[in-house]
Amino acid sequence: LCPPGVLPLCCRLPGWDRASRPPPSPLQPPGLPLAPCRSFSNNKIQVELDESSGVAMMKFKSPPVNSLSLEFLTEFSISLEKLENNRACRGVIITSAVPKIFSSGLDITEMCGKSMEHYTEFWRAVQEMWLRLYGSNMVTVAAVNGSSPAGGCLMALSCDYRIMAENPKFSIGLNEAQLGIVAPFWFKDTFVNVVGHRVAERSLQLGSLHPAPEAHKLGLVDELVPEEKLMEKAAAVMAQWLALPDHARQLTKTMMRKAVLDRLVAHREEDIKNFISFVSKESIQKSLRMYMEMLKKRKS
Ligand code: CO8
Repeated sequence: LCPPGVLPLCCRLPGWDRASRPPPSPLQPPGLPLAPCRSFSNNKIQVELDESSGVAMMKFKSPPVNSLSLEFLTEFSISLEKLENNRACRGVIITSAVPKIFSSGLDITEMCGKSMEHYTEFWRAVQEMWLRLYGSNMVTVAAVNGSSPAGGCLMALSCDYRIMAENPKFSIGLNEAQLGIVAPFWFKDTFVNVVGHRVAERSLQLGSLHPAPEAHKLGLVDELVPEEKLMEKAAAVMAQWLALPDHARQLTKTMMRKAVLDRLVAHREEDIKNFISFVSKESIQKSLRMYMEMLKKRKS
């Protein structure tokens, strides 16, 4: 069932497990800055793994807005796979190195005026990012330190826990409807699994971007903290999740997420075809172009 190159949680053999490591020492207080031990970096993403705690810090560094281009998505999936395959890594904190922006979502220019081949490759990379992140065996914590519309919100929603900086200027949500496009079923499923059907339905239909305090009220993010405390809090939450045995937590995660992951795995090619036929429509191309122009006008 698994497409080549993807090994989501739902496809892993029973008994597949990370190295059994003891939980972090209670003597090591949570919240201390992570001591970098192993680091790697590419054009878009920087990763530092602290092998003593088993926690990696992944920072998006693609200014101006960390938009999810084909290159970004590819680098993200490669980075996550590296961590997933490293038995010393048990958890990853995802955040942004770009001030005020977590991620602006899918790179709209990748969806405008490109060839069918490009749309296929791009959409496969979007799927891959989600299958890997939503299906990750590691503990995943999103430290949302800026605005996070659409695909950026999906990334945060795909983590196990979301902490957001309490700045009301930062907003988060699946705003696709505002662009005249429709969030794919697996974006919607991920959203529903976090906030419930009613909140997701209203928010999706209106394409709402929720300021941080509202996002917290709706359950879209789990906690709000002052921006300067965000990383400390993320480390503390991570330590709490890592205090549990990996296998029990992982099997529970699989139980909760498997149906949603399986649905995309089973319909992956159909989902690509749907994306291409939707995005190639002249009316959709026009909406996307107008949206990009609006962003530029707003700037000037
Ligand atoms: N893609 C490409 N370029 C972008 C994007 C993006 N998502 N977002 C911003 N940019 C560009 C801007 O056009 C601008 O370019 P330039 O410097 O050349 O004028 C530059 O980035 C900086 O943008 P801003 O000046 O707007 O930066 P601000 O700091 O003022 O604001 C925001 C940052 C809040 C992120 C703002 O840029 C914004 O709201 N962006 C749009 C976000 C958005 O709506 N994303 C949705 C993308 S669609 C998606 O993720 C899912 C689609 C799935 C369905 C597909 C089915 C067809």
